[in-house]
Amino acid sequence: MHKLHIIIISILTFLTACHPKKELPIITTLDSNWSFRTINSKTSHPATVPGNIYSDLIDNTIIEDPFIGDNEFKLQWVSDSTWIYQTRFHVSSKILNKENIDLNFEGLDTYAQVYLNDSLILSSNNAFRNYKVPVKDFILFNNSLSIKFTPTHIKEEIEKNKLEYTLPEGGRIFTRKAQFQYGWDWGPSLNTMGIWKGVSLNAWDDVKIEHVFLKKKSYTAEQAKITAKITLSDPPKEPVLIVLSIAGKEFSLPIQAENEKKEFDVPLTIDNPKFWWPHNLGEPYLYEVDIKLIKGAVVTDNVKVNHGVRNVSLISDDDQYGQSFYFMVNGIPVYVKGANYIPQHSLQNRVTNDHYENLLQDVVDANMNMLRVWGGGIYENNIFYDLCDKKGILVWQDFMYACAMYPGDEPFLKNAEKEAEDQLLRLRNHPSIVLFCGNNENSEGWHHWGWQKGKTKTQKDKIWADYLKLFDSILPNQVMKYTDVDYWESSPKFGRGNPKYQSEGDAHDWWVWHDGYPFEHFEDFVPRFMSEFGFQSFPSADVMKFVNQSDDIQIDTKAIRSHQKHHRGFELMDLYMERDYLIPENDEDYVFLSQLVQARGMRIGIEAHRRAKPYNMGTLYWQLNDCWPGISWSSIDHFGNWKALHYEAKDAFKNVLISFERHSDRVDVYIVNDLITSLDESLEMQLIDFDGNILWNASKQIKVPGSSSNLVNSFSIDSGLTSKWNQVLLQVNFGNSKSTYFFVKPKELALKNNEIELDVEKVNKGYLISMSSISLQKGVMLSTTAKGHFSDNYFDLHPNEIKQVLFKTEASSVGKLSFNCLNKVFYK
Ligand code: BMA
Repeated sequence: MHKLHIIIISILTFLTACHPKKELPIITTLDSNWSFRTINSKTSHPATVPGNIYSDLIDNTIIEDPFIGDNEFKLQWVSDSTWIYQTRFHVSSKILNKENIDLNFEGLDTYAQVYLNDSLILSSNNAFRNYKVPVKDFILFNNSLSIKFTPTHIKEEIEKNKLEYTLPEGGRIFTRKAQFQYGWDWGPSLNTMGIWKGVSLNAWDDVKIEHVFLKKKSYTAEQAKITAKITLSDPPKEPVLIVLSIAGKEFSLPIQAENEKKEFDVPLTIDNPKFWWPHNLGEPYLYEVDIKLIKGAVVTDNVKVNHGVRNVSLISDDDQYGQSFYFMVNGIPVYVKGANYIPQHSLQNRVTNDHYENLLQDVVDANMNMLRVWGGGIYENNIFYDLCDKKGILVWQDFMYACAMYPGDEPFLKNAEKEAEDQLLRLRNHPSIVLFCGNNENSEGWHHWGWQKGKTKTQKDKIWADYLKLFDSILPNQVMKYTDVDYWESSPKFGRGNPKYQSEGDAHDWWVWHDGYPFEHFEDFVPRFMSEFGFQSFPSADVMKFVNQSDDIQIDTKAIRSHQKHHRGFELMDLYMERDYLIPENDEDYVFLSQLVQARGMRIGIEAHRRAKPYNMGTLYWQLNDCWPGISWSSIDHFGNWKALHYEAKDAFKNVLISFERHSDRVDVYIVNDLITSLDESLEMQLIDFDGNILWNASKQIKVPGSSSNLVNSFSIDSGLTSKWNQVLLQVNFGNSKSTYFFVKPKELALKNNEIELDVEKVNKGYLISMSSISLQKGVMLSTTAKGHFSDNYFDLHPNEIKQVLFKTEASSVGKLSFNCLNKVFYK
């Protein structure tokens, strides 16, 4: 044989061996040719799928942007109308000839009637469910698909009338969809409708892989034993082979045709596994697992799943104080630092993959290791959890029930049970998810918010029994059935009003903010795990201008007032600002100071919680992000700008923290070490005045064990050193860590009116800004007209220090650079 022929044959043989023949299920995404109209109109407009009615109306310039001005109020008619979405699509004969054809709706919002070629194939009532409809008998070569969406209030009214009592809080409790869309104290009322997740046609012969669960058997340093639980769509009619590969090893299971079963277990092992860690303690290592279904020599299905080898549990055991609440990860009690996460947009289709990537990177950059996905929003998209897995962010996942009591009739509970099943099947392989929690503040509300008033004993018993059915039975049973993650009934365990909040389980502290208590309250009342505490601020100038549609940062406009959803919001911001700072004359300064107030308040809380380790084992502030350009508790505004709080959190959440606790005669210095390893460094302390003169200094070598909080020194407030405590600061360094203590409130500081020298240099990734001043400059905020991100901001510029900040940008200039600081505001 000719030499060339031999080579070609060898290549072909090699290629067939590497690439066995594949006949995978055919998945056709049905995202094109959609149009929408109201039920009474003949005129249709192009629609985007996945999407929603508000986005489509905006895109067709039929309505104005509800985020601008007070447009929100003018657009409520949208959720009160009935909408029809329609498309036409062809199906190839190859698909038509398949044995099984499903139409898969990943999310319909919410009361939808789906017609395929005029046959009603589905009536849906849960935006959080995944509906798979077998359509083999209805599908044609040419198809029309039409979906009618009925306004939620129509259905809610019917359900409400069936009850002889009223359930708190409003009609939303009857509808299984994102609860915040009915309006929240940080978000607008934009009750969407539409096809909010993907629609696809799925066609296959015989069987396909329906679900995969990589269940932990045991994980040790020597070996990880995993049970791969594979669910097929049906018992196979012909013999098939399941083949899994992980870490370079293959595991297979042959299945005979006469088998009645469709669920199969395949044991897998990894020798000397690499563990998955939250990013602040190690590498979040992921194994890729490839799962194939093979019939003869043909691969008939192929699925890939990431797997993290990690041992994780919530330790809520009785102890000498009450009941602990902490997460044990790979044998280490992990101190949790992070925030509560809400949906990134009222109109979910506006959230791009870049938004997910950027926001979750902001979480990592701020040294957070956990997010709590709060129960009034949505079970997030897959990309959210994929990124948390990859970036090593722990996820506390609420079920989507918040601040209300929910119905307990059979259809509602069945629907809730099915929703939990759909979501758990989707989410359970993510190593980042470490807890499922039943609801947000429902139990607290029932016991402490006056919801029981005016109800008979029988009614109260019934409502609470219904609560228990869902949160104490159905949901924990589903979590146990489908996952190996822990379940927690309600956050917080006890509400305000029950003294046990401080000694058992997780707690929400809303004495600060809602009840106007000073920030120092956080120091006196430290719970075992703080899952919510927060304070509002104004967003960046960009956001203010957008809302007002003007170049002014005016606060007292109809537009801005309509973007403050808390009834006492402005009043409370004022109260705290006056207490600790001052009320400035102009709106621009007010917006700036509102962020300093928020950052200071949250830092007091974060530090108090961290110092109290291991009594307290976590601090999650309220809230990370915004769903619209509003005034809220967020640390990152809707345009992605970091508020002062996000920079403050970045510093306060570092693994090694120097923290101060004030007593009448002294300041105690703590080192909090979240690292697993111990530290041995020199502790340097200096008392400096605002011109940089050193009045006193001392140093000593300190050993700090891993995972600990330690009182390492006390600084006595001795009048021999100075009598002007409003003109000095205590600077403490420990290895690379630095912290500054001020002896009086910001408003009492004797700040000086000196200039800041500023120098800008073009560098690789943007502009390097160097700043210095001959006296202390407090809370320096840089801003510019160019789009970008400051590596640090809202910082204190110490006397004679040269502070360098990188402005990361792709812009061709640094823009109009300016700064503000507390000194400037004082001297206006
Ligand atoms: C918490 C949250 C939200 C609310 C926030 C601020 O209780 O659970 O319901 O937005 O307080 O009030």
